[in-house]
Amino acid sequence: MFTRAITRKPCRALIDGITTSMFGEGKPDYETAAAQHDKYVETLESLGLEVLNLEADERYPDSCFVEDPAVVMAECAIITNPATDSRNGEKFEIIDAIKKYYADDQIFYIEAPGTMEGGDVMLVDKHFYVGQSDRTNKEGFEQFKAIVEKFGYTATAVPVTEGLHLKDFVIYLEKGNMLVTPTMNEQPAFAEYNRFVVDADELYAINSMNINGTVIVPEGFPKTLKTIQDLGYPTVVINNSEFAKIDGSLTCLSLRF
Ligand code: CIR
Repeated sequence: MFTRAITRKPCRALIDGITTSMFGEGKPDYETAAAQHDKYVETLESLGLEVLNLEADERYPDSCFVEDPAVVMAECAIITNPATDSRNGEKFEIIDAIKKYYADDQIFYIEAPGTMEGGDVMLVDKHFYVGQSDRTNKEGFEQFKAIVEKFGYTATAVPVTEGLHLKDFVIYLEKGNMLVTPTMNEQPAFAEYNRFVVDADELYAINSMNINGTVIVPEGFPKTLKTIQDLGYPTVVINNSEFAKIDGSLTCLSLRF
C-alpha cells in the first residue's frame, strides 16, 4: 500500500524540457500542464495518498519529473545521479523533501561515474528491474544493487534499446501482469509474467500506474484501457498530453511510498 507521494509543480520553463518527441510533437502549454498536474495530484489524493506537492523550480525545466532524481521504498531512499546536465542538479533539490520522511542513515546516494534515473527502476514485489539506458549506466546499477541488497531486495539489469527509460516500455500492473512492447515481450527477464503487448499506436499507455489497486491510465488509448479493465482493475483516466510532449509519463510525475 502506498500512503504518500511527493510531486513537484511544473515550471514555466517546462516548455524547454528535454524531448525526443517519441510521445508527441510540439511544446507543452504551461497553463494546460499546470491544470493537468493539479488533476494528477487530486487523483493521487482520491486514491488515499497524502501528497507533498513541492513548489515549481524554474531552474530545471524537467523538475516536475520527480521520479528521476530519487528512488524510494519503505526502508530507504536513494538519491540518484541524473545523466543529463540540465537535470543533474535536481538531485540536490529533492533531498529536503526526502528528509521529511527518511532519517539520514536511510538515505543513500548514487555517485559518479554511476548515473541513474528513477524512470529506469521498476519494482516487482522485492525485486528491482533496472534499465540500462542512456540515463542509467552499469556503475549506477551496481551501486543501486549493493544498496538495496542491504534491505533484502534483489536487482537485475535489463537493456533499454527503444528510447528513454525502462518504464516507458514495460510496466508492472501488480498481480503478475505487465504491459510491454514487442521487444520487452521477448525479454527473458519478464518471461514468467502475464505479458500484454501494447499496440505501437498506444505506446504511451504502457506507463499506466497502479495506485493501491486502481490503475491510472493516460487519456486517449482505448485499446490499452480495455486490456487493463478486462484484467479486472478499476481504472481512472487522466489527460497527460502536455507532459507527453517532453517524454514525461504518469509515473515520472511522482515518488510513491
Ligand atoms: C527527460 O528527458 O528527462 C524528461 N523530459 C522526461 C523524463 C521522464 N521521466 C520518467 O520517465 N521517469
